[in-house]
Amino acid sequence: MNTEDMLQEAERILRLNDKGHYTVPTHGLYPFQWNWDSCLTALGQFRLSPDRAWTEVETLMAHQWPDGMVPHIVFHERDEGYFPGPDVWQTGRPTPTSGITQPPVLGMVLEQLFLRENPDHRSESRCRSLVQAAARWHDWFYRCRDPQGTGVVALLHPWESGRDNSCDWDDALAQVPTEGISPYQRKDITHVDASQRPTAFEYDRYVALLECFRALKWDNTRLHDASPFQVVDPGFNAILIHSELALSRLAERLGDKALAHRLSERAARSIEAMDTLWHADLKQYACLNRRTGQRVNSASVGGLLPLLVLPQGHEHVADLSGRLADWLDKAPFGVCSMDPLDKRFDGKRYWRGPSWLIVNFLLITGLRQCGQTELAHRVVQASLQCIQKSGCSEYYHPMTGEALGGGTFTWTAAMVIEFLSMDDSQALLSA
Ligand code: 2M8
Repeated sequence: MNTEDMLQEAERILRLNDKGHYTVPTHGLYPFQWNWDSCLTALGQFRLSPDRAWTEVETLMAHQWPDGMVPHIVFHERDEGYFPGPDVWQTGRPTPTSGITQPPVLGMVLEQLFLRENPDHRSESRCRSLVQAAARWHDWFYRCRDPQGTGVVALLHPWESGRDNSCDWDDALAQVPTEGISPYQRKDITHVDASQRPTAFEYDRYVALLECFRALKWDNTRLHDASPFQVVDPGFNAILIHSELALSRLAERLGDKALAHRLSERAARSIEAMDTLWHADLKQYACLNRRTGQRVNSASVGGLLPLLVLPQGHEHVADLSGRLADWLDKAPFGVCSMDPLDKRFDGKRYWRGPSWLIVNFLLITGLRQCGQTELAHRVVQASLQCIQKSGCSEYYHPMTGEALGGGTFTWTAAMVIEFLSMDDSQALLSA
């Protein structure tokens, strides 16, 4: 596939999965709107139609909860092909949604959409109301997921991380009681081979957490303290801070100085708090189990994502870049989701080894910001090699580039468009 073919294929997939005002990640396996999928998809959509890109995020934000939370799934249509559907969540929203959230990439995406528009025809009022809504979501995070005011927020469900079955959650998930959960039938393994998906042990606990929160009527003033799973993830917090800073810059440009100031102050405090997640032995960031107070000994890609918020020359940039380069030496098809030397690494199983283009994109963004441009180029190239070899799949075996998970995948296609629009992608491909 040459770059022109890749671009055409990516655009075909965005159209194929477009439902008019939102996009499904892929038909069959994920037949609804997902939160961070939609936001990242908007970046690729912008190149086809700026108006369509704004609509994608507006549709998501139209389903924000009154308390500020933005759900991880919006169930626009009925579809029996996915578990757990709206009848399991029972969140009572006018359009059914799930009751948990996902990584807040919205802020960083809004800034990009805004900056990419022709300055003479900017959608200022659309952007302004989205910035206000996104700030309310961030306020919700710090109010409901950091009630003690530590500066970092906790995840209450692995699905909130977006990296569902990452090894990072293993210990905390094993502590989640499963007695009395309702019988259920998974649908994901009717679409994708079970060896590429989470295990039954993990699904039981995903369902147990859902049922625990449902019993609390999705009351976010109670969920945090009641949850048997509370993990502080450096990757998730880095995304939140990165978006917070983007929102602050946007608010400044749009004339809301008070909001800009409030967000940048909070971000500065959170960067300091995130730094307590540095794991000196692993030479990267790592999770904290807030329930037990213990550090999690797990070197996943989440611990490299703080590159998104570290300034050039920060003492940890060299360590993080070194690890990333080392992983790429061992697995050249994108950045592994788990340290390839860890005994739990599994190159086929979802978030326990495979590479994901959206994570590569976040790392590239961070690397460029930290001045690591050569390494960023390497990640662009590694990502496009997956596409050349296997097309736009959900994820890839990082050692072989084999396509894994769902096919004709929306956010992967959107990232192809992003990568191909980066200055030197052409030269890199032919190198
Ligand atoms: C995957 O997660 C969903 C649950 O949210 C699932 O497996 O059913 C994850 O890869 C998540 O990050 C992603 O947003 C979602 C849709 O692509 O699929």
